[in-house]
Amino acid sequence: MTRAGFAAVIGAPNAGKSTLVNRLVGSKVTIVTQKAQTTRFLVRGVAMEGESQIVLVDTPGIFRPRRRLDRAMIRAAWTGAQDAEAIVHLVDAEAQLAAEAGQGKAADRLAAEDVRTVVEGLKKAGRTAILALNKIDRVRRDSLLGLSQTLFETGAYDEVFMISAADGSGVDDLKRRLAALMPEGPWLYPEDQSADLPQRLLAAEITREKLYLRVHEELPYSASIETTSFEDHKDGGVRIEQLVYVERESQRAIVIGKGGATLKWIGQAARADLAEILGRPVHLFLTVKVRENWAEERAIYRDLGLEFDV
Ligand SMILES: Nc1nc2c(ncn2[C@@H]2O[C@H](COP(=O)(O)OP(=O)(O)OP(=O)(O)O)[C@@H](O)[C@H]2O)c(=O)[nH]1
Ligand SMILES: [Mg+2]
Repeated sequence: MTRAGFAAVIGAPNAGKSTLVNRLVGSKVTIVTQKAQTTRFLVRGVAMEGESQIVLVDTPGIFRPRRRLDRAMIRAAWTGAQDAEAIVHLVDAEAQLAAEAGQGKAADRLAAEDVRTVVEGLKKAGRTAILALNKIDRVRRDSLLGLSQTLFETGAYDEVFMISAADGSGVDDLKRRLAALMPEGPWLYPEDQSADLPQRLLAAEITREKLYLRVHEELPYSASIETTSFEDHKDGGVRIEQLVYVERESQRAIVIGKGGATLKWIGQAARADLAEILGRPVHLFLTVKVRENWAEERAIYRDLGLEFDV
């Protein structure tokens, strides 16, 4: 008897959702950075547990939106949750504790607000979730009980797990639980497939990850990557051309860096990662372009599977 279904991981930006999905899948299927609002669209990864197949759905963070892209991301997150058999609400325990103690940074207070938004959204949708307190490697164990009780009292959850997506603690228990929650039925993906992102899009995501890792402070959510060419190379590898869209000339200068050094770093880091993921040599060519209104262009949303009219 096999089982298969979808488990969506939702939560505030930066809670560790993508880290958890990669951990559950056992390989890198979705990008991770220290910057909030990294994930922009639904990314699926496939985990096997015994005879169960869990299709994990990584979602963009849920937060107070300001622009069209924000709204589209949040819409995608809730759609991912609605369509899933199981929902994991991932909460950054460190940020939540700091906010509750009134000592948090602004980002912690915002994260706590976003947690309330998720709770309200779950109630409105008439769904309950698994509460997963994350980043427990960063907090005192004895502070977690109180935190889980306070959250549990909202009525939005039917169980709680305490985990560290980064070091893996508690993740196996969560995985077994998700496996048991999957409905009986045939597997949805071949057993050996772990990701389903088209390679062009995956390549664009990897470059965006390196870009964020390198210039996360100077570049506030203003970049987008498009793979414009993806072709077999005569050496058995692949030749990839990408455009890096930014909104202003000043941002272009930042991404390129002095003497091209920043762009070179980004390109080398992306190439190395991609070569490993694709299992063949990668020749990567990046060009930075100013495209002021890329975040208001319908085609970009369509390519990412996002709704434009939100
Ligand atoms: N210490 C610690 N850091 C973690 C843990 N899980 C994730 N992180 C870090 O938290 C940051 C955000 O991780 P992501 O997985 O990108 O978070 P996310 O929820 O997907 O964020 P968005 O896509 O922006 O919504 C990264 O720097 C991770 O390395 C954890 O269990 N412990
Ligand atoms: Mg993410």
